Amino acid sequence: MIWKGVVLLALMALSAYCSAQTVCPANFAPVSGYHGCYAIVTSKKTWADAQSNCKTLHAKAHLAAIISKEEDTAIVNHLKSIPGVTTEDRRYFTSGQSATLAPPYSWKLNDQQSIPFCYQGFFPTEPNGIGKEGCIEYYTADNGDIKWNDIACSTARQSICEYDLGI
Ligand SMILES: [Ca+2]
Ligand SMILES: [Ca+2]
Repeated sequence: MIWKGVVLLALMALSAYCSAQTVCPANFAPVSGYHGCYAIVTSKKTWADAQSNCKTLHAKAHLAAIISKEEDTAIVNHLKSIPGVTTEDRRYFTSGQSATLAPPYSWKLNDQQSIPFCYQGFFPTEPNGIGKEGCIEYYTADNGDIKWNDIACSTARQSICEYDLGI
């Protein structure tokens, strides 16, 4: 009986340990402050190629879908912490897209699934490319602020892939 107790205690400890951490698959890493798994892709690709690339990292991955201020803040803080990146290069595609090149945008998880923008983290002057800028990137201003900008989907950008935790 005592062994059963020890095993139970061990399982409880393991469960507490695991629930306190986000366990991410290969190629993906957690960020501080949010339960997500992300991969920063530094090679520059068009939005469509960046989305395809995320699927090659993991079948359940897509360009990042920023569904809350908490997620936005955690990713921005993570991007700011990456050393050796110039302001001009600190621009990353997310999964935000609009087929009509105008609001409303949605987070494209794959060809069939998307979720609407609820929280929005645009710069105050964005989106400004109605009719020509249909994809959403993280943009870094000269003062270091990082917020969203609409940009042409054919532009080559770094990107952020997100592993879909299904929560
Ligand atoms: Ca997300
Ligand atoms: Ca814009």
